[in-house]
Amino acid sequence: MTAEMDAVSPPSRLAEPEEGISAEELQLAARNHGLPLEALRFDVTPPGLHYLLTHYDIPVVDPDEFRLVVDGLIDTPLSLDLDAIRNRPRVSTVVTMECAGNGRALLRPRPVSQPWLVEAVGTSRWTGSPLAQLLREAGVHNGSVDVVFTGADHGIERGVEQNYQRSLPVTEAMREDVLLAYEMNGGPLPPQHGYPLRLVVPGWYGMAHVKWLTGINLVADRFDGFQMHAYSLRQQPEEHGVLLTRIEPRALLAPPGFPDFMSRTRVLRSGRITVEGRAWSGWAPIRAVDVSIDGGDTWTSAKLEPAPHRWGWARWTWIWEATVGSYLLSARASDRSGRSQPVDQPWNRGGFANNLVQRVPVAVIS
Ligand SMILES: Nc1nc2c(c(=O)[nH]1)N[C@H]1C(S)=C(S)[C@@H](COP(=O)(O)O)O[C@H]1N2
Ligand SMILES: [Mo]
Repeated sequence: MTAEMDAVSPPSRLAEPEEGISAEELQLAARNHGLPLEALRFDVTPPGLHYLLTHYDIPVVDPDEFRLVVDGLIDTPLSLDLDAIRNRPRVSTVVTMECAGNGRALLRPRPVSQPWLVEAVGTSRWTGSPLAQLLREAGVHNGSVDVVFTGADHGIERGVEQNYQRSLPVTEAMREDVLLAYEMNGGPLPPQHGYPLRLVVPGWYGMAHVKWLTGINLVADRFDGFQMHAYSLRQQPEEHGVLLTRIEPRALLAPPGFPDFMSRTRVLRSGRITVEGRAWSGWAPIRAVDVSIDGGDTWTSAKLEPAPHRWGWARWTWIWEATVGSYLLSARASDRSGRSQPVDQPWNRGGFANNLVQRVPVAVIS
């Protein structure tokens, strides 16, 4: 790390109380787009509507040159081309993925980084080969602690030059549903979602699902790379913090009625309306969704449909006899692990896992 690099990318900071979103944050937001919330109406997010988060540049990977290198504490180190991976056992899984930074831009004070509101989520059908089978065949040594996954993308972050790298504990990497995915919704992975190969870790926040995967390395110690520290819950920058893993429960509304162009405030006509949305959690299946029209003072149960897939979101609906007036609509998810969404803002220095209940202003007109 050099002094010049520090100048290029200083540590992330907190915005001043009245400070708006900067051109730098807009630059990130334009590259890393969210799910248009009306797409919460689909079971599986159509191609191009899934949120996107790429720290550096989208690398162009030549499929003929591509190799996945598996090495470290393993009996048989491997170098696999795409055909070798595609010829292995093939599995499809529907997974709701959410960025750990979702909700960040709503925090006060606001950590300055990718400024997500609530839209960093999507659900895809991922097809690929189970990682566990590959690792078992290659013979993981006793004493392996972490599996380190390396992406082909390269950049500098807060002064540290790196390829994107994340690890999983061996026990987590050996889960049967962790995939080396080469298809998304039945087509080849799009470049922006990791072509030609990415990791999919159902239930975990997005940062674990390493895109443009080229390396898998088994190591004897807890991996201590930059992106492990970066994705931690801490109150102060110097704290060690708690590593982010699974997705906290959240419910979102598919925006009811129609929007005002500039403010995107929802407008709808009075009468009987079906309010609908989705709910998910990476810890356990969703148990209940409650709805409020008064900003969270009073709650009533929504009708929860069974999630069609273990790791995909569940649809919920609620019939509203809407009368003329102004309302704040909210939905609140609880899962079977006992986790639920806070009604008061949680806060941490990086702006992670902010699953504060959504509040959607709605104007009902006659
Ligand atoms: N190689 C690599 N993998 C990556 C990232 C990245 O920047 N580089 N971003 C991570 C983060 S923070 C998220 S939220 C998800 C986003 O996946 P998506 O862009 O396919 O929605 O990818 C993860 N995998
Ligand atoms: Mo993310």
